[in-house]
Amino acid sequence: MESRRPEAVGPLPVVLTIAGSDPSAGAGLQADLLTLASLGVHGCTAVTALTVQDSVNVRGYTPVDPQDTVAQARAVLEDMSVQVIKIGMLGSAAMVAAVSALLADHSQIPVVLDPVLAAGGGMALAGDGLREALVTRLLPRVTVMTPNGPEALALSGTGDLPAAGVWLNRHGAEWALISGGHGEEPELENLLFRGEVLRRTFRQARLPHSYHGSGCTLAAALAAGLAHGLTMEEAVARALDFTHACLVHAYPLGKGQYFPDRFFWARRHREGPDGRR
Ligand code: PXL
Repeated sequence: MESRRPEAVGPLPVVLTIAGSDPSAGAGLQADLLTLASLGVHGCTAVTALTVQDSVNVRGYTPVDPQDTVAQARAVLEDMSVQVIKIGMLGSAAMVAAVSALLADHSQIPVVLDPVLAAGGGMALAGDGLREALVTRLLPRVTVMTPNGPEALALSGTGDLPAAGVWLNRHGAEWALISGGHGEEPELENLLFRGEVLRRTFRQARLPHSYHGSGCTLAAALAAGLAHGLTMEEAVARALDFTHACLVHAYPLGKGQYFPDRFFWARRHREGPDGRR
């Protein structure tokens, strides 16, 4: 069969993700790259930590020297036009300080912050003072943050999610999307706040399993939408839909959580390059 040359396309938008590495490739920067690639974005990475983990839990992690992380980020930022910076696991107050100094030199680039405090299995991914540093040094620079319910409550110290969303806006996050999924209710609610007001509630059906890297997928998909030029509300709606579809098609690989399939759309009706379906 004659192979057709692809249509000429412009360069892909670029998202820089500053995140930890997950050897199981369910969460962290591996999740970000898969999500960004699936959504037509070129992902670049600055690594904050080397985690040791599987589908069940994190066994430990080694922080990267913040100067090395920031040097990676600067190399990318000096070379390419980066549309969005996405931040995941930072791990320590020292890393927050280094990243916030970096962001100050690139104040025109929107920032998506997934405030990672713990792994899905419960192990802390946060050193002493991380919460305080995130709130005081990073929130004022954040375009949109994507805590899950427990993270929103832990960061804000408030007793309920509506109060947490207002608090996050008040402390500098322009938009705050608090994702549902950590309760028991059959329909989960994702709450989008701006200007200390609950702007929209996005409802989704609860899915049956526990998933590895769903939060990373959501934040990376949101960064991709913004990099493509969508409005915030449109980018949030599409990121939630995309994440839900990845989870509907998630597969078990190890002994624990399911892995979201960020390329669900590529497998439905096409043959892969090796002829397999
Ligand atoms: O899902 C949160 C998360 C983010 N980043 C890294 C992780 C995890 C959870 O395990 O390991 C590197």
